[in-house]
Amino acid sequence: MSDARIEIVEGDITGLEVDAIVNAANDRLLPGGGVCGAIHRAAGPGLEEACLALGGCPVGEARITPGFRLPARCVIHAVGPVWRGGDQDEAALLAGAYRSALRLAAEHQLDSIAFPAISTGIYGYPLEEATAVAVGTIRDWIREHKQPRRIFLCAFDADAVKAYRAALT
Ligand code: AR6
Repeated sequence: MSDARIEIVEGDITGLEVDAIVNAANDRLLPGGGVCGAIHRAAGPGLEEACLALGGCPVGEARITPGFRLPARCVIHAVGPVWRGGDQDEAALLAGAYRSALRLAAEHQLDSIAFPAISTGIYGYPLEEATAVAVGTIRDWIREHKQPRRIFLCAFDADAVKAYRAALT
């Protein structure tokens, strides 16, 4: 049963002791607001330097760096789409961001990964639709891959917990 590998956790992703936390990044991989700002603050200046060296990341893809001062060993920077009403390929791009992050985790033999609700803050993606894409993409991945073995969905507030629970039913 694939959902046995998925768990909802509520709170700040920067405190999670997992192999990788995912950053909801922008395509230039610059420190921003939201979860991205929190991750950069907690990781320290080494993270920005590592991100700059990567030279950006297209929407729908992901890149990996060390975690620096974070409890997490790595940060996977996944770039979700800006919501533009839903007919601009947003769902495919969001699914691509999740798949790329999972692929990087598998390639680096990471056992555990935690995702924030990519694109649902500053980028405006409706929470219920985004969590449905996240859960669908993760379930598809789990069916065909052994790693990462444990996948955490990090909900920043009670609404996100509710949305993840609904998506998992
Ligand atoms: N831990 C877990 N989740 C969080 C945290 C946290 N510490 N802080 C916020 N969230 P957002 P986006 C949730 O805006 O929409 C940045 O400037 C938040 O409640 O962080 O993908 C980047 O650099 C929301 O559900 O990311 C980009 O420019 C979710 O994380 C842009 O924002 C994502 O919200 C990306 O926008």
